[in-house]
Amino acid sequence: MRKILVGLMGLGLLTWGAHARAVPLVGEWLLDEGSGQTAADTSGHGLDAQLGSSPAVDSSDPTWFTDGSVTGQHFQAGTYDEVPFDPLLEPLSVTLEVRARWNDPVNQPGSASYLAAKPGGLGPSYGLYTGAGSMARGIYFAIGYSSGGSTGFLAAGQGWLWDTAWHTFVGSWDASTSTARLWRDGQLLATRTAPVSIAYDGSPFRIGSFAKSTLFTFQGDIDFVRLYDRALAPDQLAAIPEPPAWALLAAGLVSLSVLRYRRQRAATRGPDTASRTRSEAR
Ligand SMILES: [Ca+2]
Repeated sequence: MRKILVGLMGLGLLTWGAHARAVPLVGEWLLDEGSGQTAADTSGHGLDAQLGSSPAVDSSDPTWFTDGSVTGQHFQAGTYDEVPFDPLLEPLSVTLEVRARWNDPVNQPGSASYLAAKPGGLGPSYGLYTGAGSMARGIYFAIGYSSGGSTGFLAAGQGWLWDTAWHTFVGSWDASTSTARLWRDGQLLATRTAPVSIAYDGSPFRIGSFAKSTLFTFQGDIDFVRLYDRALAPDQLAAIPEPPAWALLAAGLVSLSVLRYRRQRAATRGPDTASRTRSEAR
């Protein structure tokens, strides 16, 4: 029975590990540190973000907060996290996922504030933002493109007025179908299609802002940000292990089972043969 249990748990761990590798994460910033100058990338790609404009405390740093079970960062005008340029940040197709809330949806953030974005020439190469220019206040996923010698932006979104609840936004660009999509809490809000491709310029990636400017910064709280190098829908993201509590439990049970098995064997065979062999070998 114990061997079966250990086998099942081991299989479960392997399955979880295989799933974790199968998810095409480019970067994952859970913002769970609670202090310090680094927002670590937990995707395994080492794309850690720095708070603000320098490794030291500076006026562009967002502030850490914990509210109930959520640890994240609070952003105000001019604050951001920045991930230095890496080629992984410039995929052909992309999905950007951000969980955020607004603190004062009546008076802020106005328009053109970015939850997260890869800056491009005139605007974002890709980004989740709250509308700009003639666009209604709301939530949009935009890509910046160049096509036939011209540049522009393609934005999928909706003039939805914010509230103070947490919401998860997912924006995707599918290069194979030239389609931009935006979801809020798993609900598809908008779809836009145009025969263009994302234009990149080697900029860093930012959380809470879009460019090296004190303008266009998000004013509110962010729980986490994830970036993927293909177009994914929320139901494809739902099974991402964060945190893999059951896997940790399984690992604990495996350890316990192995420990019990060793104790039982030791009790049956007398002194630990392995340690006796080691001492004789010295
Ligand atoms: Ca800083």
